[in-house]
Amino acid sequence: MRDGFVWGVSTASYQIEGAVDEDGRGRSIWDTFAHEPGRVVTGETGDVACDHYHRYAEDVDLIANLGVDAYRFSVAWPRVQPDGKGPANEAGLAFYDRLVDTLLAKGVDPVVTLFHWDLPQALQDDGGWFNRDTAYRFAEYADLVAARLGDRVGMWITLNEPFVHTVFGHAFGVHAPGQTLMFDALPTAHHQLLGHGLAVAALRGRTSAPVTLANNYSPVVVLGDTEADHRAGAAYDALHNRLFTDPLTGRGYPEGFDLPVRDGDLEIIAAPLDALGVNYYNPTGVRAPGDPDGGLPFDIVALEGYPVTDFDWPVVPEGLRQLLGRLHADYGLPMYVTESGCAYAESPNDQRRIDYLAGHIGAVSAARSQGVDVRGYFVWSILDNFEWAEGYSKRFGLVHVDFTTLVRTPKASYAWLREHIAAHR
Ligand code: PNW
Repeated sequence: MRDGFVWGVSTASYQIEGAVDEDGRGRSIWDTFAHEPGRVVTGETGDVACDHYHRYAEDVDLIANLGVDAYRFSVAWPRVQPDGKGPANEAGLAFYDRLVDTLLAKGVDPVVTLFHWDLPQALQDDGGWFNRDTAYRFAEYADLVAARLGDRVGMWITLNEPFVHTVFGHAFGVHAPGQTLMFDALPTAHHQLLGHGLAVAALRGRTSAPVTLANNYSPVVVLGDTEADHRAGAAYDALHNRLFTDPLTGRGYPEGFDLPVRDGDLEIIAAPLDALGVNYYNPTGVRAPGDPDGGLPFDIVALEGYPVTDFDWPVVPEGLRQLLGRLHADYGLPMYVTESGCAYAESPNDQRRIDYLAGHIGAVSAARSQGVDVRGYFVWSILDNFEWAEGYSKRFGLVHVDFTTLVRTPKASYAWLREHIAAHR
């Protein structure tokens, strides 16, 4: 990764690629899930998405013309290994090879996420992340990708948001694979982290580029001041902010989580990292559960008094400054903000996105001037794309995509960010 502050934009395979049946790609759990009635609110799928698989050259031009240093994308595991195991599918690797070379030719560093939730369906059929073996399969897949791209990738991100994949995918069932197991979902947390640690070892054998993972963090705002409210806040903080980062940094799991840990696992998971990837959207309001005998040890409460995005997520740039300060104090690793962005429908005059980005970039500057080691800021996302359970109804892009014609049109925020980056080199 280049020295100096890194400006970037981020995407994920299933959200933009389309071309789900091409060049030997296998099925992922998101193909299955999106085609089940009632799963995606709009009934839409990622079958075509932004058709990035065919239009990647145009998209790389948009990225390069924005003036960013780096582009974070994810590799679709089922393109590389259609069934999640065995030899690599050459045509799948060749796509990412072309993408990497096209980026480098335009002066943009590729940042690769290895797993952004599109698990091969064949592995899910064998238990998915409940099956410890999936961690070993993940490391083999990481090795195949690094063998092919490791000479050119600027930074590696093993997992994207294992918290969201465990909680939304396996506890609440609103993401693939659609399981509603509440706290029984926790083995998927441990096996993702084990897969991460094994993948780090594989990557170290192939490349000297920095290796990290991207966690989603949310500062907890305790609403109420009873002891029970503070206990609830601590319980939520342990789940959202510590469960996936304490073990990565050699601290083991926070107390109170029952995980299928075997001898030696914690050492594998704590393989040294070069940085933390920080995905930040908003803080979370928490108070004591209204029904103490109900399921969860906390209630989540909407935060009042902030503007909200189309997701109803509160806009709180100060939460990012606080979060970076806390992660710096707790873990001491360099950090990259690997996702920051907002869903707003207006286009092309998306003034609220400009305000959002200005606020959050300001929060990063404030953290840096307080001595916090933040090395980059990646906007989610360059393109409007398939926003998971919300389909195409939530637009995060700096570039508008017409999902009928697939025409791309830069928004005002794209021009603003280009000027901002040029002025802050
Ligand atoms: C992230 N939450 O997901 C993902 O990494 C992206 O793929 C996604 O498009 C983006 O944020 C916007 O949603 C999240 O509710 C999903 O805490 C849910 C939450 C956070 C992040």
